[in-house]
Amino acid sequence: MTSAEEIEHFFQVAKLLTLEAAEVIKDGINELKDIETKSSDKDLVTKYDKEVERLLFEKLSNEFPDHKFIGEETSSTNKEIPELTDAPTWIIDPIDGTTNFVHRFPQICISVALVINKRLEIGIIYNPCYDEMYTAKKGQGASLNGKSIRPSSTKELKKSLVNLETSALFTTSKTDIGLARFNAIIEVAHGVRTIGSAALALAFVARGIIDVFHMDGLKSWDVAAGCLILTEAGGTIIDTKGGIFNFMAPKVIAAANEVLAIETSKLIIETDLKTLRKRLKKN
Ligand code: 2AM
Ligand code: CA
Repeated sequence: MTSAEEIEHFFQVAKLLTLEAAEVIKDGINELKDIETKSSDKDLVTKYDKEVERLLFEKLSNEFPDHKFIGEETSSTNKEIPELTDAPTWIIDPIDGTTNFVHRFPQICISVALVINKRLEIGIIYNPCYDEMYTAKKGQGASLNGKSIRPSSTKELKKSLVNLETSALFTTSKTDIGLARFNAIIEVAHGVRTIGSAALALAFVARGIIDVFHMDGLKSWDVAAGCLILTEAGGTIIDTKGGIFNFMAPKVIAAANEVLAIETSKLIIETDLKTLRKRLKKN
């Protein structure tokens, strides 16, 4: 069993190191960047992503030599995601919103989560552009720059502001499914936004400025910290098809509450059925 004091120590160290690593992003944001691509032409990485991850891995493992790590850039370089065990494991996205970072669009964050016994214990999301730090510890609520946050009280999709993302749409064979979901949600909701960072989208639901966030095809580092911050703030996160959310294989519906999450999931299931029927008719 890890004691509350130990968790608090892990949290304080991780918070300081996140702020230190954020200096790399601040130094880099206005520079012209050499861009490499990963899984597709739209999946970008820069030397800054790699440097932030290296710095966090190195300094956290100096502090906590028996802890394990799962990070976006290391996994991408090794072409393998480490298996999650019961050992304390830091799940890190060094820059979530890399495309934003490349374009100097200021929705960028470092996302750091600590998982122990496969349970999320700590979530930290920091946007250096606005100096906004979202934090959560299991069972202790969530805050933004030290002030407690709550999701909105919106209970209907027709009164919601929804965040949807486009990055996965054109890199899979599911473009028709994704676009139909976009259309269906645009038709119903007050409005749709695409901020370019899954971690920040989860934090925005947690703080009540977005009511619903949906995206499939994500990875653990995109969602681990945000998942804890959202649930600790009082929000809901479910699998897109309505089941229990798995942060190691994330298909996300994050919402201010369960009612809104279920309404969104039902709409997506109905929409997918219509899309699949259309596919069958074509063939
Ligand atoms: P990233 O910025 O770390 O790449 C953008 O729509 C959101 O989706 C970001 O959180 C982005 O993370 C994430 N994402 C996950 N898979 C992606 C992919 N294959 N291409 C681009 N963005 C991806
Ligand atoms: Ca990411």
